Amino acid sequence: MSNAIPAGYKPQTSETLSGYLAKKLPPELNLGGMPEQWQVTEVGDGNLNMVFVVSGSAKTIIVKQALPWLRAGGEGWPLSLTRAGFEYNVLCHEAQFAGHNLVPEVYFYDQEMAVFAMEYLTPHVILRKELIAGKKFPNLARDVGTFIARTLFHTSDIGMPAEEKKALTAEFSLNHELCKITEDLIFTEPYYPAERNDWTSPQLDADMEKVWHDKEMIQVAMRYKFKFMTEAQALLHGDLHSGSIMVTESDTKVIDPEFGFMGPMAFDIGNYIGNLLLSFFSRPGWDATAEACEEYQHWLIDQMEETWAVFVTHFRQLWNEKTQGEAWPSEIYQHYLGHDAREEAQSQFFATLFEDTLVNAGMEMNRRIIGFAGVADFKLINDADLRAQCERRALAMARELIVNARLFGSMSSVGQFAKTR
Ligand code: SR1
Ligand code: MG
Repeated sequence: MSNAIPAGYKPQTSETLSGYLAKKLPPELNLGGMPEQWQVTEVGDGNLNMVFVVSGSAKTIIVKQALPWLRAGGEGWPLSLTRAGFEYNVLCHEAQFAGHNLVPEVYFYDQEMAVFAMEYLTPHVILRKELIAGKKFPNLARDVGTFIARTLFHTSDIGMPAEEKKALTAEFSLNHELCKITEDLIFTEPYYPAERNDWTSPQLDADMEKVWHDKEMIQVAMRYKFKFMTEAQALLHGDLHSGSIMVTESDTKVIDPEFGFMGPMAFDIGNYIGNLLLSFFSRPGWDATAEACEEYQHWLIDQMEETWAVFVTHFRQLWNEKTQGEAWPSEIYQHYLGHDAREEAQSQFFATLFEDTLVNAGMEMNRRIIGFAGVADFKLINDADLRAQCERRALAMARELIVNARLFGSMSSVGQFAKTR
């Protein structure tokens, strides 16, 4: 994919989109009625792209278009249009491995216009909004645990033949511009007084100085930056936070994988766990009583434990039954060393992954409090003193996860520790 802006590219608006779609929509995608009558509304509230809801008399779809710059940064932050193609391709791969129960359907991709269309999810709501509202979802941990197990397993050297896996690595190495955003915003800028950082000031000014002089934490953070840049373990979603998940009472869909690339599995899992912990520490800003706060925090800790447990069980089962990869080869483990040796190898694998997950969770927490891209869980707490108190506890937790990840033996011990912050 070339980085140049194609000659026919034009940023679409609510006024122009119907005319464009009338010529481009595949014939089987019949929205119903005349294009002039379609309702088009721009609904994007993310940092990167334009998102339109397009409704005809028969069907509603979502149309996403990449701009030649980052939406949240404006024209001064250029970004190539190829991200629309990467997002479309990741959605296709994810659907292949995790199914349309967990991933929305995509309809078409137009490289020239950096546009793709996908299923309109209704009555789904962004998980982060629902967490802020204190809602609970009985299937969430099962669904997210299953999604990460399937997508990570099937695109790894355990689940996928080496040749295919290397082809995926080559394909997504071209998504380097979005990787660079992550490298800068998560792994670099929070650890020095970077211009784009944005924390609750002046309340947390002294806390920031402590972070920037915390050699012990920064050395680990930089080691994990290197791991992020070099460990092509599996096809990651690349931005698996609670703003990239849509939910109803019983359904879960994972959206927005434009940051997808072949990277360390612990990054996706840590991102999600880190966002549950951000929600945990934000609760005093949202709950009316200490009891309500404690009760919801308890649910969030259960979510962390259950998501990890579902992930491990599902990934292990796939490893035992569906391995097509060449790491831990079947010739050795099935025929010679046997079941116990495979279990031992798996236990070592999950222990390393768990430690790396906790460090990545801590990195995600730090960057959402210190860096450019904050989260609504904290940002929307109006009382800045209360917000800063919540954030300070979260920073203490993040430091512990980064510096002492190996001391936590289980997700429940992480939960216990969070309760003492
Ligand atoms: C500049 S983009 C900022 C953040 O928004 C996305 O959702 C990713 O999380 C990225 O780091
Ligand atoms: Mg996003």
